[in-house]
Amino acid sequence: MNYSVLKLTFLSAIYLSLSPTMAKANFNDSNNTTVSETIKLNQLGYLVKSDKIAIVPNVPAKFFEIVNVKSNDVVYKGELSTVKVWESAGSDHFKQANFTQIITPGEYVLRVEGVDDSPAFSINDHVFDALHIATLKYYYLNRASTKIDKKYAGIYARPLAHKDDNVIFHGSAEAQHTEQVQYKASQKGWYDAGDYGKYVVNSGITTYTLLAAFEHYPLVYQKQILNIPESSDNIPDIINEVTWNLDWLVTMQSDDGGVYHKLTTREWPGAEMPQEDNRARYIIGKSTSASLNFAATFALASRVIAPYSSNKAKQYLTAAVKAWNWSLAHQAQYYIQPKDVKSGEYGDTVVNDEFSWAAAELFITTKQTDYFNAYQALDVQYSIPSWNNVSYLGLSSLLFKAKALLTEQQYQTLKLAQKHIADNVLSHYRNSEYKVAMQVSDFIWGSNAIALNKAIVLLDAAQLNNDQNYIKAAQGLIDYILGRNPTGYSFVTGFGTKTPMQPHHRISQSDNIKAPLPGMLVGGPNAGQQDKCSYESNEPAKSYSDSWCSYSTNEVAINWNAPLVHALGALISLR
Ligand code: G3I
Ligand code: 9MR
Repeated sequence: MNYSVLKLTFLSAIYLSLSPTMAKANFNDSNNTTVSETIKLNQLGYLVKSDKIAIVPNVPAKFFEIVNVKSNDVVYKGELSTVKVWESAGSDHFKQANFTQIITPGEYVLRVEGVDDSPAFSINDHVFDALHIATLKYYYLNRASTKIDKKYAGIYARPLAHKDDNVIFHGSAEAQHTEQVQYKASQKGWYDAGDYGKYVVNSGITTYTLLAAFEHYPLVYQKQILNIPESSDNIPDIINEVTWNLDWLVTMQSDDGGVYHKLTTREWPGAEMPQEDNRARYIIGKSTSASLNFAATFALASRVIAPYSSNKAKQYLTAAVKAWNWSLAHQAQYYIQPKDVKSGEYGDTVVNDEFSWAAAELFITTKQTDYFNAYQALDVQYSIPSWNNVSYLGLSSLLFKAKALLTEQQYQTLKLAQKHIADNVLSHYRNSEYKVAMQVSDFIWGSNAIALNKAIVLLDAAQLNNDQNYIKAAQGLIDYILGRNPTGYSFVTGFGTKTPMQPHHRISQSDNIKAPLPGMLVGGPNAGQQDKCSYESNEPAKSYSDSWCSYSTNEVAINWNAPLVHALGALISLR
């Protein structure tokens, strides 16, 4: 600690219960004026052992207090940091309050003279449990081709929609198909985001991120009950939920092994409920990137499902190998958006990373060295995972699942590569005045998922190198997502004291229920502001608008929720 903490010995957290008559230092009862800015902290709270940092507006006060909500006792007094600025947030001046030393579970507020008390927050080892379940339940609530039952969804129940039992082949899908005559059933899957499309590329990283959470932290998921229709079977619910999507993905493979790019309407659906969207749905395009995402995903799914169903494991692996072989024969069949189609593109003309990811997963599952040779020959650069940059996914799988298949030197080389990216993120954390490993260039469309994928990289490194410092930096990113950020929002619907109420999510917008579906992470601040909505600030970390209008900052998406699920699963497992 680089500044001294004034720990009131007899008021310290450890002796919390000793003095019911302790002085109540409620500065806000005095006539002091308060600034309109607020204290920013993790609105859900902190794990007992984690670092605990809050950001306080630049008021003259030099000290802060932590007050126990129940007793109203001051349990801790600390010194605020010097005044700081964070380049991503422009000229905002602030101070840090560090109360890591409080390790007594309870509910608290942070109090500083001249500013409103923080919202109440908890310190305990279960602060993320309900959130973790809700972020997974989001997938059930956004299932296509099924009735969403009241038993599982309460007020968010809705009728069957998008049966997708007779989807039309768009001319772009296969030369021999014409729209008029060719239909296909392509049921199930999840809605991609605020729209009702289903996109193979984005499904790939999403499915991976959820299954990898299970592979890396099985104990967290073995017994977890999501209250979904399959909950009573003997398969962990995270796998049950992912199976809903795998069932759809399987239908996207054509007989030759190639995989269609997406299933959407030609125009965006209106702001209407799924059951009101009766537009024709099309299977559009066939691409190398979709095929490789498919190959990687099914190679991984094959080994995860193996203990529960050997038939499925075989079926998945066969499908993965077919998609891989098709991709080898069609190495540059990039998706080109047809002129008459306006749905999401997920276009990608750099597919070396997809090749490497698929090769890695196929190697781990089949143990055939040809795949690892192919992986090494690609010699990819690693970076923070995103839907269009997946090289890290294969690296992580190899490190966690292939140690026994590699020579010591091969393993150490991969481990060093992982450490290199993680150390880079760690340096962002250490150099950030906000104690958040986000840089100006990270504030693009879906920045919240960049934050969470960075957290995954850090949490991987924490385990691989047995080093707690990475966990601290990952915790900083979780704090950021849950409220310790310049917007003051906890970016997950329904979780926190100030949360998105108008996400660009068609169901939430049109279901006549005030609160949006819970457990959804919005895209977050995006300096590009491509939606051209009105924003209160142009600073990168403040380019966020909680409005339906703002699809480039306030939409939700399956590939954004998944790293939140995964990072929370990791923190819960490592707590
Ligand atoms: O990669 C460049 C980066 O180098 C550059 O510095 C930065 C500057 O703006 O842009 C980066 O590219 C951005 C790209 O996402 C990165 O992934 C583009 O500007 C940005 O327009 C693009 O946004 C994508 C968006 O669709 C529009 O195509 C998002 O990634 C993608 O998540 C989003 O996905 C949509 C689906 O199409 C439809 N369903 C909803 C879903 C979520 O909004
Ligand atoms: O609603 C669409 C959202 O789901 C997509 O992610 C986004 C991607 O560009 O586009 C949204 O649709 C908007 C369209 O692009 C432009 N006109 C306004 C639409 C939203 O109301």
